[in-house]
Amino acid sequence: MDLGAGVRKALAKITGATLVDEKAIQALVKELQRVLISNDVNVQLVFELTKRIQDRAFKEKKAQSLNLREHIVKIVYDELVAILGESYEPPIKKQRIMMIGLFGSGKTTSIAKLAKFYQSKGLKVCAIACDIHRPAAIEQLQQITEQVHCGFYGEKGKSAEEIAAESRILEKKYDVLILDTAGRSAFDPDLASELKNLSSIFEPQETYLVVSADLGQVAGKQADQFRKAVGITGVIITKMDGSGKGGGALSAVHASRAKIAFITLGEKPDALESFDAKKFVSRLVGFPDLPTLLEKVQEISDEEAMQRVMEEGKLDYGTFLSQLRSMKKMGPMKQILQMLGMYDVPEELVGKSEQKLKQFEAAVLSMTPSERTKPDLMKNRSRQERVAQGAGLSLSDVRELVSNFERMNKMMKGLKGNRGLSKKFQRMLPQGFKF
Ligand SMILES: Nc1nc2c(ncn2[C@@H]2O[C@H](COP(=O)(O)OP(=O)(O)O)[C@@H](O)[C@H]2O)c(=O)[nH]1
Ligand SMILES: [Mg+2]
Repeated sequence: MDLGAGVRKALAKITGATLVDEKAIQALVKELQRVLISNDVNVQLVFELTKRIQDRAFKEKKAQSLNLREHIVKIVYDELVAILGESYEPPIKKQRIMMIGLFGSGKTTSIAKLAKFYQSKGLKVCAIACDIHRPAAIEQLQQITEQVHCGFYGEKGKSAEEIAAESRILEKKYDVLILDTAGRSAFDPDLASELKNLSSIFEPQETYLVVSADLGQVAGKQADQFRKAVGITGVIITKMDGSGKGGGALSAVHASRAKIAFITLGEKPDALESFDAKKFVSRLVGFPDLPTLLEKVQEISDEEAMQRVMEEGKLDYGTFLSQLRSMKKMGPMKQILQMLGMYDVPEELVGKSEQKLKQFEAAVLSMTPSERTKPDLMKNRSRQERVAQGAGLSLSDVRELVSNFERMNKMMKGLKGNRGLSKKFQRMLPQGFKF
């Protein structure tokens, strides 16, 4: 399972849970551990992350605008962002860039991507071929530069040092020079000294280490080696599209204290983006930003809760709340129900204002777990009084909630027994709802 699907599945342990309690958090944390470890995220990192989630889930004061579910989703989001890194703003200016990395990591193809990126910012780019060990490498770079229409400089028969030195004159004509270098099958002192030498000739402002996402945790070790031996200003993690270990590579590089500059997500020249952990995690969990995420989280849990109610024909206060929210989203529920011949749906339920929903929510959140799952308990007056006090509501508000609940519950039971009506109703519900 890829990281995104795994994280979404883990989050469902909270969004789909009737009760957000210690047990639900435990389930979330377990699933998250499983998916992160299978994405090759370092075990110790995973344990630290999940411990922080557990600690924060109940101890940290939640923002007023968030309910407990959202609070926890936000914590997971925050903690994932924290282990994956920060955001990188590539300098958009005249500069020399040197690409380093092992064989097949994606140096040459990343040059085309960077060229396209800087050209789109209005800068003129020239690629310089200093990978002279493999005869085909110069040609490969030349072909790629033709595709993206940027400049190219390189000459067979010359040494890498010569080419690097000569290339400096191209600064008169181009804004961004990107130097391709030779790799090795593994890091060794010989490679380090060759790169240091080239670096002292070319004097790059940016030295990007290119590593492949399929290295997983090993990417961190590589970043560390190159950082210490040659010096790097950032890391480009390639092949994020094809690897189940992208999370491992990102977190390990971040933990090695190197900066993640870009990621690449495909072979085409436009499959490059500057790294932004927040954006990355948002996309991972399937939503473009946190507010939408939280909204979406609510919807999913409401739908799932509603579906359970439909299947079981039985409400409790947890599902009741989800149901109210779902109904609101389905639009003019009253009309739908009236078309079905159901005129006796409590008016105040159907047209519930946001305010009323908030009150109901506060009341339900003030109930004990057993009150939520055994709604009969809430017919007891002293319980109603306690809940009213806990939620900052009047007794009559709570009594209204209880009576609406009882009517709704009856209606659900009626629907369950009436197959014709159920079918009709089913057709009008959004996809995924079942009776
Ligand atoms: N799917 C995918 N393939 C990539 C990506 N980046 C590079 N590659 C492929 O990885 C292989 C090695 O890339 P290359 O740039 O030649 O590596 P170099 O030896 O470091 O110069 C090539 O087949 C590329 O097409 C990526 O982001 N996604
Ligand atoms: Mg190459």
